[in-house]
Amino acid sequence: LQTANAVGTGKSQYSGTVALNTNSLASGFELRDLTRPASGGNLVYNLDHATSGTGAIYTDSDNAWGDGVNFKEDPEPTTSANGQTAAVDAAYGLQITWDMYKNVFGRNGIDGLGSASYARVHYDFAYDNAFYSDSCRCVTYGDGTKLQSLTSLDVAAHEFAHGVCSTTAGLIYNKESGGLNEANSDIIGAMAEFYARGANGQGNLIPDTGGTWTQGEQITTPAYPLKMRFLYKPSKDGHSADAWSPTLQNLDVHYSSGPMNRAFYFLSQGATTSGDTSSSYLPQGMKGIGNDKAAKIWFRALTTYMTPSTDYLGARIANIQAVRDLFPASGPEEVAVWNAFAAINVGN
Ligand code: ASN
Ligand code: ZN
Repeated sequence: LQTANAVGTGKSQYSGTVALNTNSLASGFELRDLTRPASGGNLVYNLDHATSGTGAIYTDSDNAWGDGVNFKEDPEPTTSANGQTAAVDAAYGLQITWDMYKNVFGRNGIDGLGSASYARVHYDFAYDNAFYSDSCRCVTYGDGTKLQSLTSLDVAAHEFAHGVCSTTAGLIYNKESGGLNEANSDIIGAMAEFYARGANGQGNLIPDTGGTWTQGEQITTPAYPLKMRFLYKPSKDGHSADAWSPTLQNLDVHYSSGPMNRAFYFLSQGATTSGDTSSSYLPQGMKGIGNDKAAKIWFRALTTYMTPSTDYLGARIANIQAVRDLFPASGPEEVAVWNAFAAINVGN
């Protein structure tokens, strides 16, 4: 192992041509980002359809990675441009999410200590999912079969955010706390798009351009066109709830996330902009405070005030405490937090 940062070029499937921090070896390069973690480097591994272990780290002779398309192969050669494409998206997703947490929220990596993470791509065959594992502090991506490769930026940030939740609030992955855990990941997934693709993309989330209020919109296929989640109107997925009710806790966590996703959308964008604003709970004309403020309130609520068993009522209290820490009491930001939760039938 040498430790010589180099900057390569990647042709990604979902984010165009990107700059990648890599490690210069005596001969060639490896997909190891030495610039972000405190030590060791963030790596991307090729599982080549295995379901355990780490497989092989990606290497390349000329530091030009991927070809921007990702047709499915068996085996998946570590050095082929086609097979590298998933690795480019995974490496880019790690870079962007790491940078957003650092530059927008002041958090150093998943555990806050800058400990290295890694990604694994080409997991299993025809695997239509991605997941985060605490045991390795790593994110793993399937190639998809109904879906395209799971390596889109919003999915990458979603999975990384599970790690941050796990090392902070630790929201238990069932009932209402599980829905809040999923909402945190969907919110961060959306924010990563705004961060990377908006006009600024550096130290804040201003302005609110470049991203989408859906999850997984880039990985759909003609045979499977439904986006995974709609933050602005969660019920559009056919399963998620738009508002809190006593039976919310009975839903799968990917559906009980709906009300929190929607509250965050209202907090940021208000109830008079795009999106379906029909809700019997919706205060008339509520104003949004924008992604940057909304996300900083949410991050502080999650990391400072939520606990493993926090439910929706607790999330409201946590967000009210957070907004009071960050902004003047009873200002427009606090009013927006109250309204956003009232709009999903939590408090008034
Ligand atoms: N991709 C899913 C998620 O992160 C995997 C799971 O169901 N845990 O939520
Ligand atoms: Zn998730």
